[in-house]
Amino acid sequence: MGILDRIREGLQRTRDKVAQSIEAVFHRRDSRFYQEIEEILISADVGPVVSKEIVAELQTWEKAHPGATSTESFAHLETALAKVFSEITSWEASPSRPAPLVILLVGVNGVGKTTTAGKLASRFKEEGKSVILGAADTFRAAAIEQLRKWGERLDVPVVHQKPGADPASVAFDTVRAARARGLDVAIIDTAGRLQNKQNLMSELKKIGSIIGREAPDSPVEVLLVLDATIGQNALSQLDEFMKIAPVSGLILTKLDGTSRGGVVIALARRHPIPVRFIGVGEKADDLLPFDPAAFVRSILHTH
Ligand SMILES: Nc1nc2c(ncn2[C@@H]2O[C@H](COP(=O)(O)OP(=O)(O)OP(=O)(O)O)[C@@H](O)[C@H]2O)c(=O)[nH]1
Ligand SMILES: [Mg+2]
Repeated sequence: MGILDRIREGLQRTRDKVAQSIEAVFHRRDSRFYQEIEEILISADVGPVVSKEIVAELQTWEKAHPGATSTESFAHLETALAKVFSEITSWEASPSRPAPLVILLVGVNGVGKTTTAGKLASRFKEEGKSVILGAADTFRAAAIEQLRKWGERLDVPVVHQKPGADPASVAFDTVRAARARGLDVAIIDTAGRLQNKQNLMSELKKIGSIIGREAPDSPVEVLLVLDATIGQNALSQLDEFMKIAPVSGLILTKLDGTSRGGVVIALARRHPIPVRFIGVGEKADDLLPFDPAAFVRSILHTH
């Protein structure tokens, strides 16, 4: 299956909610046209603010193009939605030795950080890159075990210490090992649950400065993992994490399990931070690069 088909398949639930209704609204085209489009977008968690903006934009465009056909109008809606992602720069994960690319995965409890660490490792391996994983979630023994299992399955080394060890020390070991072995990518999993925000902030800060010190020439990506099934709450998680870590990209997980995938659009509008990947399942290859046009197309088109 090609990548576009996989994106389409992963977004099926959201498409089921949106595509047919939008098609029907365009077909009916009655006095409630704009309002109905807005309602459909909101129902898919695009969010009230962005939904309103998009519809206003469609309305303005239609006024300026009185002779436009329904197909052209629909195409404009699609363009307007994809344009929300215009801030996105391409993923420049082309690490050059001897500086490994360092990826730090952050996010609250249960969003899919560890699974995403495994999926990312698998992706890089497929691309022929050498990878190392770091189990800096030392909070629970099970978390370390979970990452080790991914490592075994993928034949990727996992740096770990005892449960309760200093996460920054694990990050240090991981980056150091990556450099010593001349590896391409170091992926560091972190804990989502610390007693309070202050702890989490100082923890991430400490990890960040250790990476900066140990690998000053390394590109560092701080990827915030967000669970798409929680809808608009993902926005407040993004706001919160922006305050405590230099988030450079987003990963939206569990899109396969929600009809509210429109939240990705709301997130993209909230802060100019690129969405890097989307998770569409639990398996190693269920992490797909984010493609705005394909994403919007997968949501809007019934076929
Ligand atoms: N359907 C689906 N499930 C996913 C996806 N990503 C992760 N999961 C599942 O979500 C659950 C939690 O994933 P973890 O990777 O353990 O989440 P975490 O953020 O590391 O959790 P903590 O370590 O407890 O903070 C697991 O059952 C995963 O298999 C996805 O894209 N789709
Ligand atoms: Mg975890």
